[in-house]
Amino acid sequence: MFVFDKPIEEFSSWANETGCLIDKARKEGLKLAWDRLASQTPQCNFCEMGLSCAKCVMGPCRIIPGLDRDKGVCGADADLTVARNFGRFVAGGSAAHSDHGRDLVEVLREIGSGHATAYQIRDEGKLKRLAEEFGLSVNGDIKKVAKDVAERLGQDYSTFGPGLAFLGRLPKVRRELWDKLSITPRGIDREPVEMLHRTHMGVDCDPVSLALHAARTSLSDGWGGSMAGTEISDVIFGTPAPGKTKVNLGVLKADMVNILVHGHSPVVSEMILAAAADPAILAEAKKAGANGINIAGLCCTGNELLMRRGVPLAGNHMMTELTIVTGVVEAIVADYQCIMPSLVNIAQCYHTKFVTTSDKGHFPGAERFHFNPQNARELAGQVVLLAVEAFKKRDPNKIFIPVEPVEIMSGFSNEAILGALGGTPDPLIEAIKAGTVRGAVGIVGCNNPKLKQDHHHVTLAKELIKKDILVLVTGCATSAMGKAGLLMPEGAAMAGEKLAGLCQTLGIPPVLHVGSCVDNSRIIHLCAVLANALGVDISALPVAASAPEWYSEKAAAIGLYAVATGITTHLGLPPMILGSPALTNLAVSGLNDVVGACFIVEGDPVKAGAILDDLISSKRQGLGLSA
Ligand code: XCC
Ligand code: SF4
Repeated sequence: MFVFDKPIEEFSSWANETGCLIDKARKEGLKLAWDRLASQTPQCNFCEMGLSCAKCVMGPCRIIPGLDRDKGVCGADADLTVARNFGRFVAGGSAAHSDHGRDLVEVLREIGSGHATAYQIRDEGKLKRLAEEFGLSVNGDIKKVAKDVAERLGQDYSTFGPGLAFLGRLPKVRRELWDKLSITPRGIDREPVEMLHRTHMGVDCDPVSLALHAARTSLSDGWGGSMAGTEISDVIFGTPAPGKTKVNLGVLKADMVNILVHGHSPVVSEMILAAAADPAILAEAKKAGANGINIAGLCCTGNELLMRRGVPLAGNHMMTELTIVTGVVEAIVADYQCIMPSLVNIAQCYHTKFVTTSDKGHFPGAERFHFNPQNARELAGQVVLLAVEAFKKRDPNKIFIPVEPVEIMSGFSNEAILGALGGTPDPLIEAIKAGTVRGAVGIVGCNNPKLKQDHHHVTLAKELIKKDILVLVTGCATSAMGKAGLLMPEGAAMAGEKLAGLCQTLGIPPVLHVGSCVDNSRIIHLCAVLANALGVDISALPVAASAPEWYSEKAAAIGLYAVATGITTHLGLPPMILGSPALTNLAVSGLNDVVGACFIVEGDPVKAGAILDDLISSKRQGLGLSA
């Protein structure tokens, strides 16, 4: 059972910007996520084990295996209860990613139809490559190609489509395995909806069948909705290329209007960025006494703008509340996912405007703007002007920016990674064979106030690069790596000799930032490219994934689609399945026999590093390479 039994210092990066701002928040009487966690503990043991159920009003039920309360009113036992809960958890995460992907597909269709004039196709080459991949014509007007590609992906969201467009990227053996297990995803919307159906009382009562459908649901995200989100974002906003920018709260500017874009989608945030460069709006900012308008990112919307535009990143999940405490944030502009409802209350204690932009994400007390692809540029101007107005109300006594920003390098799309190596996977494969890069681990995901912020991300990354294992990073792990100096070529000094040498030759960091959480689809795609080039299944590759500080349903979906794709995945905290020994065993070992990968749960990042190192050694030996 999780108990918040240590001082808050043990859970936050107390020594740096986090700690100073927590102190300031304390003095101002504000409650933060850590305080609320303390007030919530001890947390419910039944929920933590996955053994509570509130799916019908014969319940709620709490299952106590071994006692006369070992079944719910309907007769569901511990295994079934855990499986139903976990299935819905994964469905929630998959739905979130995939619904985000849908927004990009819709904007592309609007561009194709000529209705979204503020948006363009920035990467026509990629659009045409996708059209060719999907068997569509690339001749004629580019808008027609855009509409065709969007409509093809739209079919993937529906029931009667030709099958998910991106599945052709997989090695044949993986496809055949999924078909054999009946876990090939059939529709992006279909699988999470079917999960809700199956987990209604009295439908799928077999925990193993539910676990397999959870895998299928997650695959509809990874190889469906998330991949659509990534690829179409690249088409519309440009495929990322390496470049430098900055990270941490020092990216906020005391003399400028600061606007933080928060959430996950680039659709609105790209328009905010455009509006902030509008000379008429800049003139208003000057009139208000500001030296310009500064846009910075939070969480994954931040990652999207960072990858493509070099927009600095103010912080990750556990920094979001604290950004407001600096007293220099005029507006937080939020779309959806991972946006703490508490931000509205904290913003109200300052001059900060909390703005929502998505009709899916309502926050009582926020300033609501109803963005759509047609009005986006105009509304973005209004939002930026709102921030300029707020600047006039800033309280100089509340300003505190505790740190100087740290430089980082970003923009490592697969196109950029392979492009830097001559455009084919061969040099990367040669580097793996030679042991210059012994393997690769994707460190992805969130912060969680139950763990010392950023510590697990950074410690694990350092352990891995020391052993010549390249790290790819996405999501909220990014700013952790950046602050630790791991996203600069100089960070290679922390790597093993061989990896450091390669980084120096190529001028790249030992930890490559590949994007937001939907961009984990870049990692599985790259794995498929490597597996195809080597003629092996993905599970044979010396690769792994890790979510050391995860918190969200989406992270569970990512972990499960990675495992179902054949990539063993480490979690720093267990999912809520421990109440079922059968499902726990399946997750941490049984899945190896089913999909060639499984979960590893290890709370100590040094130990996790050693386990992943061993895994990579054994995969290398399996390929006939030196350990
Ligand atoms: Fe959310 Fe993507 Fe997790 Fe960060 S990493 S806390 S899911 S913002 Ni996606
Ligand atoms: Fe209880 Fe079964 Fe209803 Fe769940 S579905 S609340 S276990 S009766």
